[in-house]
Amino acid sequence: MDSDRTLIVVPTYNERENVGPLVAELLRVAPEADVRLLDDDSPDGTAARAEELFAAEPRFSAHRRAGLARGYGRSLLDGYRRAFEGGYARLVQLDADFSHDPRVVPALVEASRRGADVVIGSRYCVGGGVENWPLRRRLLSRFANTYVCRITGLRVRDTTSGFRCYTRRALALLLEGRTAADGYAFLVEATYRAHRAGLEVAEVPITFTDRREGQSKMSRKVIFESVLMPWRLRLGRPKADGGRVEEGMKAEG
Ligand SMILES: Nc1nc2c(ncn2[C@@H]2O[C@H](COP(=O)(O)OP(=O)(O)OP(=O)(O)O)[C@@H](O)[C@H]2O)c(=O)[nH]1
Ligand SMILES: [Mg+2]
Repeated sequence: MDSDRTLIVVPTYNERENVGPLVAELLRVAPEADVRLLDDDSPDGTAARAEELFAAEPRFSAHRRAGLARGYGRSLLDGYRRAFEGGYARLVQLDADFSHDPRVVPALVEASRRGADVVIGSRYCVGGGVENWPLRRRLLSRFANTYVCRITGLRVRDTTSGFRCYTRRALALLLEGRTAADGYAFLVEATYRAHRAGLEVAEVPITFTDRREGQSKMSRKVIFESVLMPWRLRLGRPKADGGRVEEGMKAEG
């Protein structure tokens, strides 16, 4: 594949206040990349807002997932398919709420160019960190990562970070077979599958900050799924009904 193009995808659900500044910043920091929202038909009109703001920008597009079951992981899989079929060399994914600093995108792309098929923007490697997160979230995130590593044997320090870069090779792997989980478990499962397939996983330090605007979609279901996933991976039994998980990150909870 001779293309060196990057597709940046942003899963969104009710991120109306964030999409304008975020997309503008992404277009600025990554002048060679295209930017695509993966929007689950947000009731607050996130996609419409972005389309209105960036109507004249050929590098911007929004995928409106109307009528489909909502989910963070499912939306991302649609983005992976688009990147793969569109001939992109790699894909970057990040959250819409500015927890993931768009200015780090070039560093992830650089690490990917140097040969890592999976590059994770990591809070827990040297130089990484977390800012203004309540103690409860910090502890939960730390615990989740230790838990995942203990059970799966993965050496990656931040398996639940949604700030990542995947090469085409990694996308092909993630698109084949079934990815059952959504939410954080989707990220853990993707990391695990890539590692098991022998792909190089690298971590680049990031400073994660609490969301800027809007509401959290963290739910009890997402946490519960994350508790089970490492055991499923360890026991080699990813959930069989891949396409049929109920909704992923639900509002409230
Ligand atoms: N397409 C889509 N995106 C989602 C869905 N749920 C969450 N997102 C997006 O995924 C990203 C991560 O979700 P967040 O709500 O920030 O989850 P979090 O970071 O664990 O929690 P907070 O930052 O505390 O809100 C954000 O860009 C959300 O808008 C969903 O069901 N579908
Ligand atoms: Mg967030």
